[in-house]
Amino acid sequence: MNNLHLYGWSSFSPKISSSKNSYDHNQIGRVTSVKGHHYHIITSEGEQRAELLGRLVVAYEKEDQPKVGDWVQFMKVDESSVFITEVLPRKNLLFRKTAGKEHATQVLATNLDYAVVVQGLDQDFNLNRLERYLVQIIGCGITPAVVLTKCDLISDKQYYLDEIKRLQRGAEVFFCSSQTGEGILELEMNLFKPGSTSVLVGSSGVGKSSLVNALLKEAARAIDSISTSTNKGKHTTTTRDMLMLANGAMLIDTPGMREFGLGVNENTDLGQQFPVIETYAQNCKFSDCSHTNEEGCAVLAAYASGELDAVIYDNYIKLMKEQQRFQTKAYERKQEQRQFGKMVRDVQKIKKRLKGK
Ligand SMILES: Nc1nc2c(ncn2[C@@H]2O[C@H](COP(=O)(O)OP(=O)(O)O)[C@@H](O)[C@H]2O)c(=O)[nH]1
Ligand SMILES: [Mg+2]
Ligand SMILES: [Zn+2]
Repeated sequence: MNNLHLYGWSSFSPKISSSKNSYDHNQIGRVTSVKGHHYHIITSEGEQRAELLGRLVVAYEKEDQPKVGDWVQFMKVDESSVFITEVLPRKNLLFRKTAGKEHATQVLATNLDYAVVVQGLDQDFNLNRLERYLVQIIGCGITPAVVLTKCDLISDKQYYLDEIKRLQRGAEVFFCSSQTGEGILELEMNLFKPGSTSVLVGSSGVGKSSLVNALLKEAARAIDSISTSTNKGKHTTTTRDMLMLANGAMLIDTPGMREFGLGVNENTDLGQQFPVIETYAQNCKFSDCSHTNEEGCAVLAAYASGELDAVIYDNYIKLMKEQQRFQTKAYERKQEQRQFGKMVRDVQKIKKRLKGK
């Protein structure tokens, strides 16, 4: 049994076996941290520092360059020069729209079993924000889960369960406290299972890092300790983004995000991300109903009668508009990149000039 299996290779490799004959296990690693052009990968021989092969820096779009969670093929020139030569096809990836005016996306992590939305039960609990995360995670084709931290600060858990139920997203909900230790073991048993990979997302201050530390139980970071034992004591203090828990689950911490922007792929059917709305929409009079002002809109009728929870409808409208804006902007950006837009404008100018004559 080779080390790679510990890092989730066995649940990953069957997915790619059809895409390429076979990979040499001695040259396969998994990215545990990315700092600029410097990578850390865990391999069957322990942890390695690595760089991206020069030509790939140019050849790969930013999104396609190695990210935390990626399986990569590498080439070892000598102890100190290891080059990533290829990023293996991804099982999935979680991305968000970056803050700011630029309509760009950022890949947060790849090859995930769960994306875990973390909210703190102090000031942070917010149903709309939770929905926003869930929509994006589900849109990325990843199974979501919800972890409510700082449960030492509240007494009525049922209230939060009822609130989250209103979203009808079916995501599992866990309570925990990094301070008292409540719920930590349950997370290890029921969510962070051996060989699985999860990413933690949530605003900064919700308690993600404290949770990771509680899960690590003061033990040295597992990945570091494994690399220490195989790298002849070359201990590194740099923090990694992907860690292994004592039970063998991989956990990816993300830095706090002020904003978790929604961005969907161009071809995504937006309606699919709101299955509850979709069931009503089937009975709308118009097939292209926007569910905002049309006559014979079954969604609006359900909303008016109270059958459709206002929380779902309001979020739907809000997120829909945001996604449409993003898609339009992303589309425009692409067009501009291809200079297509410029060409169209040039043609229009010429037409106008000809008309004017
Ligand atoms: N009461 C309480 N406070 C917590 C808990 N977990 C974290 N905190 C506090 O919340 C703050 C932010 O925690 P941190 O883990 O850095 O959040 P992150 O930004 O999501 O990584 C810190 O001051 C922690 O002490 C908890 O379970 N209970
Ligand atoms: Mg943190
Ligand atoms: Zn409608």
